[in-house]
Amino acid sequence: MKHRLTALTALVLAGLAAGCARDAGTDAQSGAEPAPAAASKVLNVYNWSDYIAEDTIANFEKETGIKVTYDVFDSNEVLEAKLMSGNTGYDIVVPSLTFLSRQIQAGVFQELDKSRFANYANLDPEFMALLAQNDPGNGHAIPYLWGTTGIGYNVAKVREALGEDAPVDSWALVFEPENLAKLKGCGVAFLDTPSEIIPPVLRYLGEEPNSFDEAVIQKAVDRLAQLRPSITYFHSSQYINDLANGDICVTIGWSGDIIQAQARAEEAGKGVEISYVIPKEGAPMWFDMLAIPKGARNVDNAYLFLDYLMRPEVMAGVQNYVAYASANQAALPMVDEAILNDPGIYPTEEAKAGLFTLAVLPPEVDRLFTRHWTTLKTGQ
Ligand code: SPD
Repeated sequence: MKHRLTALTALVLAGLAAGCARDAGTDAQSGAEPAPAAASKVLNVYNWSDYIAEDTIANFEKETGIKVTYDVFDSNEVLEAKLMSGNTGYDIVVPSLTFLSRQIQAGVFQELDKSRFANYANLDPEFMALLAQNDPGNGHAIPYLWGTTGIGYNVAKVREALGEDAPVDSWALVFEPENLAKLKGCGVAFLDTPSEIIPPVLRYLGEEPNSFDEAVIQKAVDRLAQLRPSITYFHSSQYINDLANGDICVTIGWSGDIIQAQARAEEAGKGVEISYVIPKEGAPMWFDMLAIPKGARNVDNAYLFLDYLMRPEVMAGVQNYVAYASANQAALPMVDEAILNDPGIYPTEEAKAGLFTLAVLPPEVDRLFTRHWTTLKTGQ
C-alpha cells in the first residue's frame, strides 16, 4: 500500500540528509540578532523527553528574558489526545509527521508566518519540499529531528543468552519467540506504541508494514501475543537508563535514545557495552515537527523560539547532545564527526534501502491498533 511519504523516503534514502547536506555550504547562516522584547515573557513548550541539549533552554532564556516552562512526553498518542481535546496550554508542540498530518486536517495548528523567521533558509529545501507532502506548503510546522526505530542491546548479555551467533542484525532477535524467551531473564522492553511496533512485525513477517487490512494486521497481533510472556515492560523512555545500567538487555527503541544509553553506559565506566542496530529487514524512519497550536497564548515568543532552534549552532548543539539527525543543512558543519559518522544516526546506503515511513492511520485502523494494544498489554 502506498502512502504520501514514499518520495520523502526516497529522498532520504538517496543520501540527502547525510552525505549531500554534510557538504552543503553555509550561506544561510544564523540570524543571531537580539530578540525583540516580547509582550509576555513566558513560553510553554511540550517536547519529547531526552530531546534537547542541556543548555538550549537556558541560553534562550538568558538571551531573551523569556521564562520557558518545558514539559515532556514520550508518545504521539499522549500528545494527540491533548491536542484533540482542546486548548493544551502549550505554545509549541512536537508531533511526528504522520500524526501532524492528521492533526493539521483536524485544524489544531496555526498557520506559520515564515516572514517572521530569519533562519528558515538554513533548512534543506529538498527536505522541506518532501515534508510538504504531509504539510502542504510547509504551512504549519518546521522540522526538528529525525531518526529510526530499531533494536538496542547489551552486547555481552545478548551473547551470553543466545551465543556468538545471536541474530543481532535482524528483527529475529526480538520477533522470534524462542529468541525472546532466552532474553527474558536479562530484561526485555518494547516501545509502548502500537503504531511503531505493528509495522516492523509485519515487515519481519514479509507483509506490507503499513497494511490497513485487518487480516494482515492480525498476523502481527498473533505474533505479539506469542512474544508477550517474554516482554518485561512496555515504555517509551525508561529503556534509556535501564539499558545503560544493565537492568534490561534488549529494547525496541528510537535511534538517538539508544545512542544516549550507549553514552551513559560509557560514562558510568562499568563495562556495559550497548549497540543500536537498524535490522536488515528494514525499519521505520520518522520526522518530528515543531508546531504552534491554535489557542497558544505566547505566539510571539513561540516564533522567537522556533527561529532560535533554526540557528545552525543551536541545532548542532541539540544534535551533538541527543544524537539525532536534523534537516538543518547549515548546522551540519558544526555537528560532531562522531554523530555524522554513526550509522545508527545517519544510516548507511544499505540500511537506507530498507527504511520505510509510517502511514497516516485512518481512524478505524487507529482504533483497531489501540484495541489490540490494550489487549496485548492487559490480557483483556
Ligand atoms: N527521546 C526522544 C524520542 C523522539 C522520538 N520521536 C518518535 C517518533 C516516532 N514516530
